[in-house]
Amino acid sequence: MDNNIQKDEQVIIAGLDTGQEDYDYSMTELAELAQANHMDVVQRVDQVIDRPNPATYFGTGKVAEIAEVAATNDATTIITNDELSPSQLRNLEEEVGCRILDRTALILEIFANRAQTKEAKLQVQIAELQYRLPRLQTSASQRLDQQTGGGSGFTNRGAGETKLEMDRRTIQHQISHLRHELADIDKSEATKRKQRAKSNIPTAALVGYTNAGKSTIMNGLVRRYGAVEDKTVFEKNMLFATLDTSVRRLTLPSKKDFLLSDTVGFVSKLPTNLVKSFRSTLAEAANADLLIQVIDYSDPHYEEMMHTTEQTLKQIGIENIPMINVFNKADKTEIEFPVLEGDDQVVISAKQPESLDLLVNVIRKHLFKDYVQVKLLLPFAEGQLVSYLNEHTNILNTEYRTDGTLLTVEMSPQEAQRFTKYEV
Ligand SMILES: Nc1nc2c(ncn2[C@@H]2O[C@H](COP(=O)(O)OP(=O)(O)OP(=O)(O)O)[C@@H](O)[C@H]2O)c(=O)[nH]1
Ligand SMILES: [Mg+2]
Repeated sequence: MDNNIQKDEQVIIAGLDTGQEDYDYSMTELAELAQANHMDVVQRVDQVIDRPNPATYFGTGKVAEIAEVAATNDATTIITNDELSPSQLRNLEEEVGCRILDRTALILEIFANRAQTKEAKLQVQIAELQYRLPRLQTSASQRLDQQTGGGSGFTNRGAGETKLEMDRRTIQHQISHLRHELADIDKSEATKRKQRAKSNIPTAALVGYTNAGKSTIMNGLVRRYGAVEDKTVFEKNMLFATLDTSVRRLTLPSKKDFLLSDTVGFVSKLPTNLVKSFRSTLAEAANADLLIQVIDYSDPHYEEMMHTTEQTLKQIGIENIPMINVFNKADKTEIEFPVLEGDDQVVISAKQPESLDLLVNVIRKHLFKDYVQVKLLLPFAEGQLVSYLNEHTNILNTEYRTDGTLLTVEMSPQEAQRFTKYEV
């Protein structure tokens, strides 16, 4: 796929309104996706119809209209709201005389341009090749047309088909090669995850729609509770700012540690292949003890976005992990904040310190709910244990007695096990 997209290419977005509830919103989002890909949306075309035309996706009259709108607006690309079948793509391209980019290809282009790490790049490349594989016919027949000036003589067609088979095999080869490379990276990530799991530190993962504020929350928390040397992550007002997973260790004032991960955001109709190939990036969320769903509360479509997030999580097999809802960007609404609603919902602004403290409190209640309070009597000779506890646990009370130091300590059940002989 072409990564050197011309800046601000003029495009038209076109969609079929088959009566689905969120049609209008998905078209608005399609325009945003185009903008995220440095394209200038000059027109929007809609067709209300029961079902897509199997040959050209749009009905015949609409195809002519699109061609005309493209010509009057100097548009070079038409973006369709749904993924088209290989033959629809080919036919439509022929009849309109413009490049046709479907929603899937557009999202793939954005991902390809944003991918930074080796892992993200491999994942996008695999998804791109998988998308191209069934659509090879188009480019092969086009090449054939160019060679023969539009005609398709018998010998030429044969040559084209052989070329097609070759292209197909090459791509299949590339996919399996890239999969191997990715598997190696995944292995070392999995090892790291296992080590973290062994350390018994609970983990929470930020999930949610793209641009909801996940990275902003991560950075806010890292600045307040992270180690000084911890790097912040990239946050920006654009779709798919984050394509990788970052994990940071946070320490609460009560000396409780937890790991927080930030990862790729979702969007409606996220291509299945892309979601699948990003499975390992999302593995951090799959292994979390707690999911923190971040929602842009200032967006009128936040409910649809929550629905998409939940659907996507299900699609990648992330289920049955406790989840809290964070209604973010409340500063852009009239709604009061920070507010705690029940045990697992907060209304906050990622940019406000009080909000972050409230959020951390909710996270703490979930992650450390099995922590126990124990009373330990440590003989004076065990001074190093007292310093250990001082450093690593939350000491609620200290009393010096003649027979030693009496501490009231809050700790994990596993840790408490190690100290049973001092318990009183
Ligand atoms: N006003 C306001 N803006 C916010 C708030 N939280 C985040 N933002 C802005 O929203 C934009 C997106 O924030 P990010 O943190 O990059 O969003 P994300 O969820 O990580 O997005 P992806 O990485 O694309 O999935 C940025 O411009 C942030 O400054 C908030 O509480 N209030
Ligand atoms: Mg982000």
